[in-house]
Amino acid sequence: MDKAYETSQLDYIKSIHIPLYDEIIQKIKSRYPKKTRKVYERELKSIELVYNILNSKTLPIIRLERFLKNLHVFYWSLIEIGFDRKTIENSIRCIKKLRLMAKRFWVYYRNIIVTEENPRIIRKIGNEARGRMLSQAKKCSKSLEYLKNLVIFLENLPSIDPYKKTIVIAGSPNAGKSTFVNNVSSAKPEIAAYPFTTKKIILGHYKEGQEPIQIIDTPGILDRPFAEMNNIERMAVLALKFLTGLVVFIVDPSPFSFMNMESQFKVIKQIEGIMPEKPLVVVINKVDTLEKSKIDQVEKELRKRVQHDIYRASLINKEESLKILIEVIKKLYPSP
Ligand SMILES: Nc1nc2c(ncn2[C@@H]2O[C@H](COP(=O)(O)OP(=O)(O)OP(=O)(O)O)[C@@H](O)[C@H]2O)c(=O)[nH]1
Ligand SMILES: [Mg+2]
Repeated sequence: MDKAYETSQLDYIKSIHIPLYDEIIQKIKSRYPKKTRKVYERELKSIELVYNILNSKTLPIIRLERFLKNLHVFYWSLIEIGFDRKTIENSIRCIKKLRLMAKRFWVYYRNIIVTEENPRIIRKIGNEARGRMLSQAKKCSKSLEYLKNLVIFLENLPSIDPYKKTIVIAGSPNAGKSTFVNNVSSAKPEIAAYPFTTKKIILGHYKEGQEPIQIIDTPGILDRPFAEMNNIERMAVLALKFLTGLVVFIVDPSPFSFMNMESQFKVIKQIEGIMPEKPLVVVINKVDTLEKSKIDQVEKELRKRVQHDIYRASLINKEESLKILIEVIKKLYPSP
């Protein structure tokens, strides 16, 4: 697959390294100037070193701040599942203050040292300068930890690009979501005959002309009544509404389905409620396992409840899956 299709706004985060306080201290220790005859040279060098390391090690936080400012609301809604926006802002503020103070201390103490002649006083001033810079840094150690965890969280998100065309696949456990995504896209999600196999969002791409379309498998996310979800799951569902595009809801009408038809209809209603502005299409899957009369009955019941387009398919069949996908894409993005 073409790697270019996998790049997203999130890729930038991989270039942002947030150090912990201890890492900064280690770096300073490893570069500390050797003892020289001239006390003043050594003291000047050492405070400059502390300043330089604090400055360069905290620079990624400035880049992170810029990155977060431009981050799409979809990512923000995921971030807010596990992180608090105010704490993020305060953490960044702490680092910015550290950068400012480190610079001030450096300039201030450097000026004193160059005008001082007494080696004992110079040593004392050097100690004071380093002490004040490092204690400022220490005040930010929790902030650095918080921001580092945020970056790790962002690095581990699937690289869904909210600016790209997106189709979200929903449906009850075992309905055939992964089978469909597997058949039509580059993602190779695990497919198994029992529910809750795949536990995280899985992203695939379908290449249509020049522009790839993102296809998202949502195991365990859009398959249950809202009331049964915990807070985290609810927020994850809400985040999905910020993705442009459409929802394909796969219905499992087979007698062994994980949810009865009534519950599946309810979940469709719930998705309509969460994302009222998103188009939705319904696919009655596994038609190979049922009599036509039974499928007709399911479709009739569905039509009573929903206004959406309804398709029938055996998504286990690759060609049928592709046919459905192409229909859906045409509906969502009609060619001019
Ligand atoms: N007979 C038949 N079986 C199907 C069809 N589509 C999927 N299946 C089977 O249904 C089972 C579940 O399919 P998955 O694609 O793993 O279902 P899922 O919705 O991803 O399930 P979870 O990830 O657990 O939510 C697998 O054994 C598939 O082979 C179909 O069209 N016909
Ligand atoms: Mg699955």
